[in-house]
Amino acid sequence: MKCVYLFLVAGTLSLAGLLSSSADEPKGGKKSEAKPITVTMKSLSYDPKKLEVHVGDAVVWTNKARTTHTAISDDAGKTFDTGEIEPGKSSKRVKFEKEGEFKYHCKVHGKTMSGTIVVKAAAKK
Ligand SMILES: [Cu+2]
Repeated sequence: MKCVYLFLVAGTLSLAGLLSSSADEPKGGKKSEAKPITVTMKSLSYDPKKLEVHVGDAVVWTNKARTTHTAISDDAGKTFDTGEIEPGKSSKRVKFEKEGEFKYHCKVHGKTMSGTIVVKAAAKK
C-alpha cells in the first residue's frame, strides 16, 4: 500500500516586516549651504565690530537699529555693498572668497560706523 502523503499547506506568514529602513533621508533634501554669519547693526555700530570668517563663508547684516544702515567695503564697495538695509531687515548674503581683511563702513553714517571682516583660509574639514 502506498503511503498517503499529506501535504500540509502551511500558510506562510509573509511578514511585511516593519521596514525600519533607518530613514537616512535628509530632511528637506539638498546639502544646505552653510548658514550665514550675522553681523548686527546697532544704532551706530556693527556687532561684532570685527568678525572673523573663513573663505567660503557668507555674512549677512541684520539691522536692529531704528534707522537705515548699509555696509559697504572701504574700497568704494568693490568687495561688497549691501545697499540700504531698513530697520528690521537683513542684507543679502555676502560670500567671501578671498582671504584678507576687509574694512567697511556705513554709507549713511560714514566712518563713525565701521567694521572689519577678517577672512581666513578655509576651515579644514
Ligand atoms: Cu549707519
